[in-house]
Amino acid sequence: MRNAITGLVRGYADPGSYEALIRRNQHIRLHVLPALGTADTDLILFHEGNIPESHQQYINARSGLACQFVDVRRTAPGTGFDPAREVPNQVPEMGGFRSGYRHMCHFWFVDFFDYLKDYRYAARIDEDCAVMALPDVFTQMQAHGWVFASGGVIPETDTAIIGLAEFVHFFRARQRHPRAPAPAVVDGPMTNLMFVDLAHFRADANFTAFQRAVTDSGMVYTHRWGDLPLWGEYLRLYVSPERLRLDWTDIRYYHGSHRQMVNAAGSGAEWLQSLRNIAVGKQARCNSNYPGHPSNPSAAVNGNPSGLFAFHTDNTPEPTWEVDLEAVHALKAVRILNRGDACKERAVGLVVEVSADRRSYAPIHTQTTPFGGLLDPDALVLDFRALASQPAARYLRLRLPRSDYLHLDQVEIYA
Ligand SMILES: Nc1nc2c(ncn2[C@@H]2O[C@H](COP(=O)(O)OP(=O)(O)OP(=O)(O)O)[C@@H](O)[C@H]2O)c(=O)[nH]1
Ligand SMILES: [Mg+2]
Repeated sequence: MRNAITGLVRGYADPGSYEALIRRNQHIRLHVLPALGTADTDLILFHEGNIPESHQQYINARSGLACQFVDVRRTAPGTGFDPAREVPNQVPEMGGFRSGYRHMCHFWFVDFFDYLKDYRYAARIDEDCAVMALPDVFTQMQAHGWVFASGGVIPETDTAIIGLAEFVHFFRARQRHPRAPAPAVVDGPMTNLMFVDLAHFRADANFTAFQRAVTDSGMVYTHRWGDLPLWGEYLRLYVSPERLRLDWTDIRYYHGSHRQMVNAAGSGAEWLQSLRNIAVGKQARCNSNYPGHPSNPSAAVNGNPSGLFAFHTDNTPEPTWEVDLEAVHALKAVRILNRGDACKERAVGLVVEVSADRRSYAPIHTQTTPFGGLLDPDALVLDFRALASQPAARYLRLRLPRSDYLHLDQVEIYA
């Protein structure tokens, strides 16, 4: 039986919006296929019928992959994103989650099985997940009899599981299973990157009954139950721990919607970790702001790189970003993380300058080649440790000496 590497993805009017998906795919080519094997593996992208053929070709060409695109509405059995299942939200705090999000949650607990009837194992890799490293997951799942694997377990928020404990209680009562103790916290595997033994769960009639009960309850739609706590509860109640590998820390990736490195923190030069990033929490400013974009110059020194841009200037002559370190420091190193989703090349030509008084500036570096960001091995690292006289700075300014946009993710300054 074949295995599937899958994702459920959104369609966009503008092909430029597929950058996150393309990045996900490039990481699959580099880090997932070598680990999971290509011979018996299919690449499947589920969508809602809103990714036209031309966009599919564009995505595949840019990704260097041949993904099959499956329209969940028009492909048998057509159970995904079924508008007949939509019922109005009942939890005020959850009102911000669109019906598409709720369909997505239902899809990853129930519907995806319908489209993968002929497959043994499935990997789910979300559009916003870039895999950095992976073990040979399917081989090891088979060898150890693990039926579900993930990179970690996280708790679910209380407002997203209203009614779940009662649902579980009634399901068990109806199946004549003894009452189970409620967990101290409802948690679940990080399902944004998950590995499932489809054959195992298909053969588990209790699981199929549980899925049906979830669908019939409508609670994914009314109460925004996510696939994470549903998997968490089913695995806790019905799968023995030896058959699970939920804290597999060799599964390393970046999760975009949570701006989180999962099992992969600290990419970049190791020696930087022994130094202190003195820029964290300082005030920064730009000489312009791109209208209509959420952009905050100080977010580039919040110590929490996102993989995207923190600030974004307008297209002006000599755009700048500048941070005030509040006192003069001798700099040991500077690390600059480019935005990772698009337009990296705009940072070529970047001039790094220092000043003690915001009047006269001295350039300490001009960057002539492209550099990467959080997920790349080639962020811009300036190492001043070996210099006899290290640059002294109260202000550190980044400037493009031309008309352009300036947008970066994070600036780390070590002293
Ligand atoms: N086709 C389609 N896919 C969606 C939709 N909403 C989310 N997805 C997909 O489902 C994945 C998960 O959605 P995210 O928005 O990242 O949500 P999450 O990480 O599960 O949850 P949060 O904890 O709320 O961030 C995304 O990467 C998309 O690929 C939708 O409305 N339509
Ligand atoms: Mg996500």
